[in-house]
This record gives sequence, C-alpha cells and structure tokens, in this order.
Amino acid sequence: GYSGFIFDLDGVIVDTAKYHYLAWRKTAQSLGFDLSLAQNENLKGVSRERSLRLILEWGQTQIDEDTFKTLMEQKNTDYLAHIAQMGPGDVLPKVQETLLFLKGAGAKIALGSASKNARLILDKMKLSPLFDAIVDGNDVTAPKPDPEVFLTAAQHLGVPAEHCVVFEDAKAGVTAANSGGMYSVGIGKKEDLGHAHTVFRDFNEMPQVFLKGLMEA
Ligand code: G16
Ligand code: MG
Repeated sequence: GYSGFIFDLDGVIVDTAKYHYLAWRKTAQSLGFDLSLAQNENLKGVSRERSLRLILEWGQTQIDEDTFKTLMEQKNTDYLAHIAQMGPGDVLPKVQETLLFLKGAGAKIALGSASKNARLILDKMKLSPLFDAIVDGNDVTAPKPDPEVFLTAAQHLGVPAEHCVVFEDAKAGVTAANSGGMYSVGIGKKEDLGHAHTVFRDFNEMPQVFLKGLMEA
C-alpha cells in the first residue's frame, strides 16, 4: 500500500496561487502588457526564475540581467505583502483533517514545493509540526516538471517512490509526480489536470475511503 503522502503547497494547502498571480500580473503590467488567468495556469508549480522567463516571452519583451533580478525581487516583495495577511484560517478546507487522518493511520507526510517561501508559509499556518519532511525551492536544483523535489521528499521519508502519493494543483507538478513513478492526485479541474491518476476539486470532495483505499492498496 501507499505509505508516503507528499503535498504541494501553493494551491493545495493554501490558496497562495492567487497571490502569485496578482504579483506576476503587476510585474507584467509594469512592462506594458497583461497576464491572463490561462497563462497563469502554466506558471503554477514553476520556479520564480522560470516564471519570469515565460512572462517575458509571452510579452515579447527583453530585459538585461540586472532588471531581471530586480523584477524577481520586486515580485517576491509584493507576494510576501499578501502572505503577511495570512494565518491558520487560510488553510484550505479539510486539509488539516486530511493531514491528521493520514498521520493517525501511520502514514508519513512530506511537503514538496517549488516555493522558496514554503517553510515560512507552513509556519504561519501552524502546520509545520505535522510534516515528517519538508523539501522546497531552496533544496532542489531541477524545478518541476522534473521529479527531483518529490524524489527527494520520498527519500527523506524513507519511502520508495512507488509507495508515495502526490497531491498537486499544477500541470507541471502532476507531470513531475508521474515521471517520478508516484501516484498523482490532481487538486483542481479535470480540464487542467487530465494527466493525473485521479482528480478531485478539493479535499472536501476526497472521501476518507479513497485515502484508506490507497493505504490498503
Ligand atoms: C509555487 C507556485 C509557483 C511559484 C513557485 C515559486 O510552487 O505554484 O507559482 O512560482 O512556487 O515560488 P517562490 O517565488 O515563493 O519561490 P508550489 O510547488 O508550492 O505550487
Ligand atoms: Mg501548487
């Protein structure tokens, strides 16, 4: 059965995806173009640097390295200003219950996030103590869709990849989980996450028997 459960952060545990979008949209607008929600789907789970490269490509804009760094820093400052307002009440519905249920059943739990702000956010949500391992954007070199972040998380848990489940809201994250040989659970819309093994809108829609079934599989 599956005994390692790896959670993405943004869009799975907390709805910070909207703040990443607002901050990147501001970046785009400062350069004279806009960023659509559809374009933003392709930024989910993608590293900060790669996100800005994509945005510049979409806006057909070229900038020098110094401006690139300044824009990344400005985006993170804007993003953190949104995060500063958040607290445990912002944990998405049924996430804490799911974590407690899995823990109670003896499963191992990890965070597998592309974000360099992951530890800060998990602390703010008061969820850090529930995690056996935390792997984030500071710990890996190859960003999603490369499976490195999830493979490292599995290693820290001491659970083989094929006994791990990954919860992901991003296309790139589901691809990463699949290529790491893990069972992928998409959190969001089937239209966006059709390549996941299973998709649920959110944790409210995920029955406990589904999780039990995975552990007993
Ligand atoms: C997240 C977001 C991405 C963001 C990336 C880097 O990953 O989904 O939109 O660009 O982290 O974040 P930061 O700028 O905070 O380092 P995940 O993997 O938690 O969804
Ligand atoms: Mg995500």
